Amino acid sequence: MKKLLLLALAVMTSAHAQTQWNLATGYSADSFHTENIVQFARDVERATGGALKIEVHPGNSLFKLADIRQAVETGKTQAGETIMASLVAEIPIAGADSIPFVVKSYGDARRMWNLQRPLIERHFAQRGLYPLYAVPWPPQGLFARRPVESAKDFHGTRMRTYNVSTQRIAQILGATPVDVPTAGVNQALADGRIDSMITSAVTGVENRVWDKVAHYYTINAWIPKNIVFANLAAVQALSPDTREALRVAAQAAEARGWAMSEQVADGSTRELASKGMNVGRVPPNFEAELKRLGERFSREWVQSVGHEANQIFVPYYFQ
Ligand code: PCA
Repeated sequence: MKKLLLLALAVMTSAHAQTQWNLATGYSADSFHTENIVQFARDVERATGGALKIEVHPGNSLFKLADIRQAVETGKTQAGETIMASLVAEIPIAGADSIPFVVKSYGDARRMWNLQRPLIERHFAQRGLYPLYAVPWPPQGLFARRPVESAKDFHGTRMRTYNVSTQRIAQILGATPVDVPTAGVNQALADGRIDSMITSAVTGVENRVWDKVAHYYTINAWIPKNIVFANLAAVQALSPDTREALRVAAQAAEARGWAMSEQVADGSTRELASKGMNVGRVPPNFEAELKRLGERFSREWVQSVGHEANQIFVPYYFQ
């Protein structure tokens, strides 16, 4: 009897074999992206009856944002999140969503992602990575200490950047790029290390920038995405049922994340205004300069990426 019981127990435990994953993100626990990831992890755990548990490590606590792709690729952690355009050195097509003035709305961003996704999947698979889902940041606007009348106003100033795409934009504007992580923006402003930045309203809100910058221009420059991904071998080691549950939860997280992003975009822009910031558009002549900047950036980008750029932009513009 005792033996039988032990046997039953052994069967039960093996049926409940648990896999534990770590998921590294560079963004803070209260970012809407991280809240969405935590919900995703809960969904996976529930759908698999605890067979796959994903522990989320926010705020660069497991790996720094810039190191997460490599950490997942080499299996140091099973999953992670990064801002997709930060992968351009390895996967140039990952920068397609950070070309100024191509994507103008969430609808455009969705079309762009549908075209970009098959290419991202192929490149990720080649590197032993498995994309789970992507969620956009709200549209990127311009924060500035002083009113901006033209591109000349950036000469000799310092612009905060968060990846190579934003570094190039700062350079084209004639500003000195200063790399500052998302959570360090408030301190960088307090220390006088930056004069302006292009980012979303929500990043401005999270950094409570209103005491330090007076102007937020809704230039709607681009809509970058974060991508959540796993180590391919770790995914392949899961049972087919668990893998399917992961895929379904990722699909739900993507839909939920896009809705959250749109909501957060509106709410945060309103919050910046309610805190006394001047929220509005740039003067028309500067808008025209910005459009030319975008065209230059996009010419350079298409040249550096080659034929894959056409696989996105031909259907994006002509279908
Ligand atoms: N916030 C992040 C990335 C894009 C965004 O809107 C940041 O500024 O670092």
